[in-house]
Amino acid sequence: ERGRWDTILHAGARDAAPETIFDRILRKEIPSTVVHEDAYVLAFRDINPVAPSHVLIIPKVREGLTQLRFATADHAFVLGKMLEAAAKIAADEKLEGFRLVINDGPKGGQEVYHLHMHLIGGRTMKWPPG
Ligand code: D5M
Repeated sequence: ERGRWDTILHAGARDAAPETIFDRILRKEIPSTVVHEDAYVLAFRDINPVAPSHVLIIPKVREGLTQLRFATADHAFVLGKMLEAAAKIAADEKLEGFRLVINDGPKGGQEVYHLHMHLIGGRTMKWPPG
């Protein structure tokens, strides 16, 4: 299935990885429920929510950020915009508490190789995560 192929084929590929389903979401070729959009990031509801509120926040331009491990100082601004968007969305969703997760690589549970941050809330979180 698609997610598993992405994991096997594209992990560790900084620039060579082909575009993902998130590029199609960015181009509005496939529908998503957008909760926030600005010049730098798009945020939309996860298709497979693990909590009452589960939003994905992605940079509009991947530019090497298939995975967080490739982040450099050049990416600092857009990474900051992702966190800023998370804070705004958490307030919009009236979350009493929330968690931000970035999965990196197959062992980190990453399936889509376009950097994304999960914003999860609406229930009490447990620690340690699975
Ligand atoms: O998370 C990838 C996440 O992407 C996973 O939680 C499902 C979500 N996903 C996949 N396709 C879609 C579409 N079309 N809409 C919304 N959400 C989607 P990862 O951290 O890579 O495991």
